[in-house]
This record gives sequence, C-alpha cells and structure tokens, in this order.
Amino acid sequence: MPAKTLIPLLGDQLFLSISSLADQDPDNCIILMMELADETSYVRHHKAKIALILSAMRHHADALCERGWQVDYVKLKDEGNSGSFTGEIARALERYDIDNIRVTEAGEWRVMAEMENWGERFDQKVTICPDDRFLCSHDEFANWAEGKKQLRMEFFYREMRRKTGILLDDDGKPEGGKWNYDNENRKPPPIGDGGDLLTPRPIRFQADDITQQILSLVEENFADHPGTLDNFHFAVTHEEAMRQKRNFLDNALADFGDYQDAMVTDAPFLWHSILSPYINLGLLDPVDLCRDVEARYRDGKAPLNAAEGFIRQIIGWREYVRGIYWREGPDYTRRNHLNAQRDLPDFYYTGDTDMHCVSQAIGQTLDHGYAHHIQRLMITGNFAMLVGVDPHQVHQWYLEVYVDAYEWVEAPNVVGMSQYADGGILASKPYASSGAYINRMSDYCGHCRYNVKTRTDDDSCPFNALYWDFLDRNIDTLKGNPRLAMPYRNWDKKDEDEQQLLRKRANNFLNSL
Ligand code: FAD
Ligand code: DLZ
Ligand code: SF4
Repeated sequence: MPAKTLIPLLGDQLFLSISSLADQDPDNCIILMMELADETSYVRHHKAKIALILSAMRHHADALCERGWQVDYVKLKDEGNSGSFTGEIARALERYDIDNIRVTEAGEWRVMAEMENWGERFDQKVTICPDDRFLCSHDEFANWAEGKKQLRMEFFYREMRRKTGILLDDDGKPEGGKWNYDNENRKPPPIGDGGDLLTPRPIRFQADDITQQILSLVEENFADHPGTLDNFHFAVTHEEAMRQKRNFLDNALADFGDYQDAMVTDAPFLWHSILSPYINLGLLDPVDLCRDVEARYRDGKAPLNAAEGFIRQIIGWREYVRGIYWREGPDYTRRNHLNAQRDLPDFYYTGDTDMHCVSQAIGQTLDHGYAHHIQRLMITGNFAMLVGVDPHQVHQWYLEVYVDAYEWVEAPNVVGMSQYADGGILASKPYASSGAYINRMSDYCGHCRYNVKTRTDDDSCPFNALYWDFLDRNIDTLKGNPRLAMPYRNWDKKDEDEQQLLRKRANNFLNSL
C-alpha cells in the first residue's frame, strides 16, 4: 500500500470542496476530524455553539464518507484523545503510513501558529492551502490596503462588486445608479397599533440521533458554560442549511432591507437570515448565496435596497473584517485605545438588568446564541463601551456567546467596530449613542422602567448620561476626531451645572454596576 496524505479538517472547514481536498484522490487520503478539549474550551462557548459545531462535524464526516472519502473521526470522549490538533495528528501518524500532510489554513492566529509548527514537529511534508471560501485573499487585501491612509469598507466593497460582477449593470455600473442603499436600511419596526408584528421565522430543525447524542454530551460536559440548549433548532447538515437559505430567500429577504436595523421586544430574528452560523462553518457558500439574492432581485421578488443591503454584508463587511483581522496581527484582541478597565458586568451572563434593551439582547443571546447586528453593536456593544469595559473582556464574551463567533470575524467587529479599541482602523468614530437612537429603532423603551426622554433624574435612561459622560471622559483622545465635532460642540454648549448633573447621574449609575 503506498503512503497516504493526511488531511486534518478543522471544525469550521465543513465545506465539501474545501481547498485541502481539491484535486485529491479519496483513495489516497485520510481525512482526520477531531473533537478537541482545546477547541471546546479555549473560551467558555455557549452550549448551543458547541452542540452546533460538533453535530455539524459528525454529519459532515458522514457526508464525506458517502462521497468516497475515508474519514478518521476522533470523538471528544474517545480514549487517548489528546485534546489538541497537534496531539491528534501525532497519534494519527502512528495509525497510518502517511507521507504528507495537507490542511486548509486556520481561521485564527492561535490555531495558525500551531499549524505553522507542524513542518518542524513532523517528519512529513506539510502543505497549508489558502482558504478559498473567501473572495479576497490575504495578498489581495494587502494590495488594496497598501498606501491607504484609511481602510474604508465602502471602497473595498466596490472592488468586491467589480470582482464578482454582482449587482452591476451591463456597463459595469452599480445597479440602480448607487453602490450603497444604506440610507434605505433604517426603518423603525413596523409595529401595528395593537402592538402586533408578523415576522418570518427561521426553520426549527428536529434533532436527529446524532444531534441528540451531542446535546447529551454537551449537557454532561459543559454544564458550566453560558446559555441553554432548550431552544436548539439549528441546521446541522448541508441540506438543512440550504433549506434555511431558501426559507430566508422566500420569506424574509424582501423586507430585510427596510428593517435591517430594527429591534422588537421578544422578536429575536425579525427579517434576518440566521445564516452566519452556516456560512462560517462552511455549510453554505457565501458567494452562491449572494448570487441567489441577486437573482431574486432580478426576478422582481426583492427590492434593490434588500438585495444590495444583504450582499454588502457578505462580500463587503464579512470579507473586509477578515482582511483587517489578518492584517492587524495576533495582538489585535489586546488593543485598548480608550484605556477602558472596568470588568464586564455580571448581568452579561444573566440578562438580569432593568435596562429592557440590554436585558432583551442578552436574554435572547443566552436563549438562542443569536442577536442581530444592531443589537450586538448598539445595545450590548454600545453599553460596554459607554461604561468603559475592558475591550478584551468584551471580546471574550462575544466569542463565547454567539454561535457564529470565530475570532477572525468576531474580533474586528467587537474590538474595532463596537469598542473603538483599535483607535479607528475599522470605524471612523466610536459607535456611541444615547437612548434616543434605541428608542427610534425599537419598541424597547416603551417596556422599560427608565425614562428615555430625560437625562439626569434617578429614573432617566442610563444611556443618556452615560453617552455624555463617555465623551467627557475621553475628551483628550476623541475631541480631535472631525466626526465628533458636533457632539463635542453640543457638550461645550451645556452650562457647567448641566454637565455636572450628567456626570453625577452617570457616576451614580456606574457605582451601582
Ligand atoms: P443578517 O443580518 O441576515 O446578515 C447577512 C449576513 O451578512 C450574515 O449572515 C453575515 O454572514 C454577514 N454579516 C453581516 N454583518 C456582518 C459583519 N459586520 N461582519 C461580518 N459579516 C457580517 N458575525 C459573525 O459571523 N460572527 C461574529 O462573531 C460576529 N460578531 C459580531 C460582533 C459585533 C459587536 C457586531 C456588531 C457584529 C458581529 N457580527 C458577527 C456581524 C453580524 O452581527 C452577524 O454576522 C449577524 O448578526 C449574523 O446574523 P444573520 O445571519 O441573521 O445576519
Ligand atoms: C469552535 C470549535 C469547537 C467548539 N470545537 C471544535 C472541535 O472540537 N474540533 C474542531 O476541529 N474545531 C472546533 N471548533 C472550531 C475551531 O476552534 C476552529 O477551527 C478554529 O478556531 C480555527 O478557525
Ligand atoms: Fe434601553 Fe434606555 Fe430605552 Fe430603557 S429607556 S430600553 S435603558 S434605551
């Protein structure tokens, strides 16, 4: 028997044509999939996140076997499981006659550093293949960024539109005449007079035997991790992820554009796709998805603001944040431009706070491992930044609690976009807001014990005083930012008494945390 190729396949590489498998002969390869203590525990992942990944891994192993691949699958509790990628490869090399190792690059610095050691650690030749699930390679992003003072997503996104031809007309011009319909993505929630709201729902997939076993495994081994499995409804196979994709295209896409930023009490999903967990795992192809969305627009089934708004998130934001992550290096998650030092409040793990917006966003996060973009940015992220939580703790929390969280996508969104801890590489100004924004975009304030209209009373919305206190506290660092000129002018216009009252209200609140 000739020696074979060993192909370690990581838990977020569940893509049937992942680069490590391309052009390989199934008869000459052993695919190694590993459930590992290192990966299940490098942060305290939400129980649903572990369940989704392990169940999807087991289903993917079956799908590969059906296609003729030989898969060696190491389960979490298998005897001798060393708990690490390196340890399991070493054990596999004892089981098989292997002459080379092929792997697709990892999605984060921590695992990439481990992978880069394999060449020295093992006698076999190691080939690390680029991850071509992304449109923009590392080199391409570096070339685009080269020499630019500011790396703005909008210009990167236009390049990706040109590269794919998505939503371009025959002359290569943007469909409808504009590249970006962001200002048509901001309608408040369409709640009727009776408070009624009909929204589409993500499919709730039934747990099969494999998923049932995983749910028990997670309950037994990760009881102290945040979140619950009570609502576990995720797709765990390629076919199920495709069904959820069709469900989104048929029932939610058309209104996605209008209500992308809206927030509603007890309505966690609204018109969002709930596809990020599957795209990030490899169960769905992001560019195929964008082409499906474009087709719905061209067939007259979705308006341009919905199609463009959705496509921008994927070939724009998603690719752009990945580029920033790899460009900025492994210390990115330790950045702390505003020198914020407070500990993350305990209620981030319980949702137990009188601030209704925060309680809603955290509550649904613990229930489902999901919150949509504006909840992550303008509720939990905004609050953490206003009160001055250490951004590394904020980063850890986001990495734990969202089922779609992998460092390459989570860290730029949290450290850069939501906490401004990278000093403005990703966002041109901090996404700080008072309660007025939350009131405009949600029905939350009507259900809250705080008064969103006032600023300095004991029952005033905490976001209001915290917003001014944040600007005041960070005046030396932020005042020179031209995009903050207006808020600072408004702060300067307040008389000393009002400034003192705002500081006092903010401090009372901060002391109560
Ligand atoms: P939709 O609203 O339906 O959007 C469609 C798709 O666009 C998503 O599935 C996702 O693939 C992509 N997308 C949208 N916005 C972004 C973005 N800013 N960056 C990258 N992709 C985007 N996304 C993750 O996938 N993992 C994370 O860990 C993550 N952490 C975030 C943390 C913060 C503080 C913020 C502000 C955003 C974060 N996002 C993250 C981006 C975004 O919130 C999620 O992708 C989105 O909420 C997923 O839900 P959905 O599939 O219903 O998205
Ligand atoms: C996130 C995760 C978890 C919870 N468990 C595993 C696992 O047991 N085995 C595995 O191969 N991958 C897992 N992952 C995903 C990895 O952490 C991910 O592949 C790395 O973060 C590199 O992107
Ligand atoms: Fe949130 Fe303030 Fe509105 Fe309450 S009043 S829901 S704390 S924004």
